[in-house]
Formats: sequence, C-alpha cells, structure tokens
Amino acid sequence: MNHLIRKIWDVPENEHTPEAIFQNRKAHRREFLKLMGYGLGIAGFADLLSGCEQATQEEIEKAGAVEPLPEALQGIYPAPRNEAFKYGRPETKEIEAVEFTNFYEFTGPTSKESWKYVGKFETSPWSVTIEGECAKPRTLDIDDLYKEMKFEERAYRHRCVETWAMCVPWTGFPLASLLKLVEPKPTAKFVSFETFDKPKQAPYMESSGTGTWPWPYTEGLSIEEAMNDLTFIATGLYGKPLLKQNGAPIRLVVPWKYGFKSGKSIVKIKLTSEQPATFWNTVNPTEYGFVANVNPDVSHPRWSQRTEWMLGTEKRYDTKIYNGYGEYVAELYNS
Ligand SMILES: Nc1nc2c(c(=O)[nH]1)N[C@H]1C(S)=C(S)[C@@H](COP(=O)(O)O)O[C@H]1N2
Ligand SMILES: [Mo]
Repeated sequence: MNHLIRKIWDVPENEHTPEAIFQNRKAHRREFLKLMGYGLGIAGFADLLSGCEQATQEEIEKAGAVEPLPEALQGIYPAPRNEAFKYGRPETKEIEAVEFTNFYEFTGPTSKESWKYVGKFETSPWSVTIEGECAKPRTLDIDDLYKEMKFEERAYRHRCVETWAMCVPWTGFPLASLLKLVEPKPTAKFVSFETFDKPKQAPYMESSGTGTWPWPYTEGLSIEEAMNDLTFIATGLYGKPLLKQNGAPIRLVVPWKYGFKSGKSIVKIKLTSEQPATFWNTVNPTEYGFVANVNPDVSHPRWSQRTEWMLGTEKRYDTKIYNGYGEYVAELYNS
C-alpha cells in the first residue's frame, strides 16, 4: 500500500502547487493550465474545462451550501467576537477563503477548488462520536452540539504547510469544552480526529480507491495540545455555518500548526493512550510530522518555510514561530 501512495505522492508539483498560480485570481486558471500540463487528474480537467470564467461568491456559496439550521438555532450566527484574538493583518476576503481550499477527499492533489465537487456531500444529518479513554463517551448530533456549547467568533491566522496563509473569523467553541463533557481519563494522552468515510459522496476518495491513500482522513494532537484554549472546533466561518468545502458541519482549527492538522468534516474524536496514525504522517512521514508546529527555521524538504503569502493578495509576510501564537503554546514544548 505504501508503495502506491508514494508513487502518487511523487508526481512533481502536483500536491503543492506553486504560489504563483494562485496569488492572483485572474491568472489562476491560465497558469494552472500552463504549469500543470498533462499531470492533471479528473478534477483538474474539470477545472480546465471551465475555462477562464471567474466564479462569483454567490455561485461558490450556492455550490457549497448546507441545509439551513432549524429555526430555533439560527440565532447562533453571528456569534459574539472574542476580542482576545487579533489577526495583526488584513482579514482575507471571504471569496478567497471559500474558493481556494484543500480538501483531498474531493479533489486529490490536482485542484484547490473543492467547492466544485462537493455537490453530493451530505452534511445533514450528522453526528460526532467522542469515545476512547473517557468516563462518559457520547455521540452528539449537530443540533445537540449547538444546544450544549457556548459559541463565539475568533479571528485566527491560518498557515498551510504549502506556504499560503489566511486570516479568517471562525465560529465555534474550544475543543476543551467538548472534551470535558466526556470526562477524559488520566490514560488519555492523545486525541485523534476522523473525517467522514463516504466515497460515494467524495469524488477523489471514490476514484482513488482503497489501497491508495489512507482514507478516511485522520489527524491527531497530544492531550495537552487538544486542551489548549486556542484549539477550536469550528462550525462556522464569516458569521455563517461552514460551507461544505471548508469542512461542514464541524471541523478542527489548530492555528499554531500547519493547516493539515485541522481536520475537516469530523465524525469521530477518540481519546487514546498511544499516538494515533494520521493521514499525512502515513503518506509521507519525512515531510509531514505528527507535531507540525509552524516554524520558519525548519524547511519542508522541498521548500523553505521562511515566508508565507496571504490568499488573494501579493503580500508576503515572515513566518512566525507557532504562527505567532507562542504566548499561548510555547510552554507546551519547553520541557
Ligand atoms: N478532511 C480533510 N481535512 C483537511 C484537509 C483535507 O484534505 N481533508 N486539508 C487540510 C489542509 S492541508 C488545510 S491547509 C486546511 C485548509 O482549510 P480550508 O480549505 O478551509 O482553508 O484543511 C485541512 N483539513
Ligand atoms: Mo494545508
């Protein structure tokens, strides 16, 4: 199995698209075409066929729309902003954050436009099971979550390992408040997160087949990282429920780590005594470590991490250790 993964992985430039392609929406498809050449998979061809037309925000939102919340819950959006968190940079335009996404279940390595492929993805009804090393394992459906949790909005920086970055307002609650419901045992040393496993609803998952990528997508944190106040469960973005392409109906947000740690569309959270296997760490452990803290001094084997560029702009910033969140998390790594 690993051999096959490696083969897919090694297709040059396919999975980590050069920033030049995406820095500017106008050049986007033209450059995509030029640079990707014949390396395109099915998803990529569809992008290509769509030509140079620019999608509007309305079209993108419509394509990724979820079922409306029951009326009694609609008052949750927009949630009050937690003023403790500031971007320190301009906010990313909403259209950029909903158009340019990483969601391999739908696109694999050939496209950032998962919004085009999420049509069959059913995000309602949805439930999340929290189990493993805890006294009170539970399965909550999304409405239960909305009723039991206290929602707030947080302005967070996001940094992908591929060097793109964004500043966006998430709606949700700290993961710690959810984990407390199930009463973790002292034997809980790690937390794993598992994404939905429905190939019929996710084109790349289906076309890539079993035995290629280690579906479903999984990620993991240490229990200390999971309980840190920064670690957030998001159900919304820009004051509205998440669109499918951003991980509806519920995803993780870990802003001091590379974006691949922030699993989307989660169905299971498991407290474990051993470090769990994760999707990217299984695919390519030398390039995607389990810890994956943002760090300008540690290059990716194939590119530098010194600087990052903000989606939809030509702006480049110096990468900061822990993505600038050291005051919250540096102590986790000082022992
Ligand atoms: N299930 C799942 N979660 C995922 C991914 C994915 O492919 N599948 N990609 C990750 C990566 S690499 C990043 S950078 C972020 C991107 O979140 P966004 O597309 O909403 O900006 O989601 C992460 N979560
Ligand atoms: Mo990423």
